[in-house]
Amino acid sequence: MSFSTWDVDPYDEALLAAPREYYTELRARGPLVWLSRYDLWACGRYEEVKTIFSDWQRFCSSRGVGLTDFKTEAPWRPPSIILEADPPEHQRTRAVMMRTLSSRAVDALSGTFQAEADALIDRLVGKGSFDAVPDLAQAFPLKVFPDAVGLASGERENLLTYAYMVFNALGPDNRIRREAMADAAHVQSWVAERCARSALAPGGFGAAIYAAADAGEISSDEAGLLVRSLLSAGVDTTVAGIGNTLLCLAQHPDQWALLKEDPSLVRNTFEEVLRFTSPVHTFCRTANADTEISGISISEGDKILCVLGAANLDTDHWPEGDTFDIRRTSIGHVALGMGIHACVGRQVARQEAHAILRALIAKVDRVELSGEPVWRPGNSLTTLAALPIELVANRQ
Ligand code: OVV
Repeated sequence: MSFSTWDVDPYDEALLAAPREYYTELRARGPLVWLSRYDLWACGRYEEVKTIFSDWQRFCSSRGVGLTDFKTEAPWRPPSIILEADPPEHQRTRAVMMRTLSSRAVDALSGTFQAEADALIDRLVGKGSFDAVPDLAQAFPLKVFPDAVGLASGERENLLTYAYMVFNALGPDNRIRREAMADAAHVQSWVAERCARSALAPGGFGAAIYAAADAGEISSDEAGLLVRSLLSAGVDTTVAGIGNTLLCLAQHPDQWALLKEDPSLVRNTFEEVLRFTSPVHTFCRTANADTEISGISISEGDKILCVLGAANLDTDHWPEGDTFDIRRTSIGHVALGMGIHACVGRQVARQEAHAILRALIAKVDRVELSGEPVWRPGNSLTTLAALPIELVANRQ
């Protein structure tokens, strides 16, 4: 079957800051589109993204989930033993992370997360305009997540720098990636030190992972790499999710009013933010053998850019998909992936966002933009650089 060839650059900075037209055209051009600039396939339709993510045998992760093919090119760091792995190796490490980040483990943190969220919103409400990216979207995850892992306080901004490297390294060698990599050596060694058993407080996620090493499930080197996965994937993603949540509420006062009136919509609100904004906008898979998708032949070694941001707005799947509607059923969105690699930390991410939303409902009358939001173009993340807002206090 024939397919469309397109010379668009999906990593162009202007496109990344406003990707919706690109998403629409990508879906319109077909189930798979050949991107001639990078010699790879792109997939923007919901059905095919789901098919690819659900089939790890044909579309593997062990050759990297960015543009680099680990079979033919050297990865920039030792590969992740959970993200960049296939079964059977993947099963052992995934099992340890699933247990560490289970609903039960994460539920135990809800009181702490809520107290931190309440205290933070108390400090921000009624203070006039502030930048919600550093003061809220970054401040909250940088406090509660490393605390939950068991990291010492101090220099935690390094976690943002590291995540910025990890997520932008998945893209091409563009300005964004080069800038992200500028301080690589220093931040990498800082992170490596934090992954050591001795650096992790008892009772945290880090200690739980090392307990699995003591039980013989994984080696202690593997435990260190799984802690590295927590630090790679656990901070910038939730910064993006919380920032995008605040922007959605500020831009849709009618939806904020609905939520304020009915706090049982908290869960649905965050799922709709995930669908509507896709904090992780793309991940790749690699074809493990010659195969086909929807009648289009693809070759062994081909990379497929799965555009989660486009799939989550696919109007063939989502009625009025371009509308932010916290009462819709957003179940089935692919913002947290799908299949065996679906986000293992999703309960933590949800717990963080829910805590912020509950604190806002309790204390804030209105969430108002006080300036222009600015996007931070990223090779994998849809995240804000600046979000000037005001939280107007409840009338007493
Ligand atoms: C960028 C990213 C996402 C998910 C997991 C990891 C990294 C990891 O390092 O395991």
